[in-house]
Amino acid sequence: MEMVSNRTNQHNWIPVKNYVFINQTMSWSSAQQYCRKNYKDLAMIENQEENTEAQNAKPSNNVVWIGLYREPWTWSDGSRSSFRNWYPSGSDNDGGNQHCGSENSIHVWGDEDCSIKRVFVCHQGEHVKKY
Ligand SMILES: [Ca+2]
Repeated sequence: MEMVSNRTNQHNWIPVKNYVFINQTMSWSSAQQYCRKNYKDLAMIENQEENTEAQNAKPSNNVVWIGLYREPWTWSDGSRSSFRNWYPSGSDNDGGNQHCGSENSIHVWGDEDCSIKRVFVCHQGEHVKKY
């Protein structure tokens, strides 16, 4: 594996975050705190390669918090990177209190009340992946 510091897109290598599924239910903000203490942050998913790896880290029957919140939709570290994987009605803000992002059992995203307790996915570090 190449060192991350040597990554270069001209060889079609991209950095991809490492994702870790946490099988404890917490509110979105508690999950964020847990990830920041024990890993790096609540899962940020910023391209299709990372989307695939985050999906693979998540047991398919779980709905998990990811590190996306509104408004406008922003990643946990303040990034506004534009990759999205919403369910067709995913960011509907149904009831007006759905300000946190989750990934569901069919691996697409929705917005939900941040106080709901869910299992979640953190990320830490990154590796490079050829595409
Ligand atoms: Ca919703």
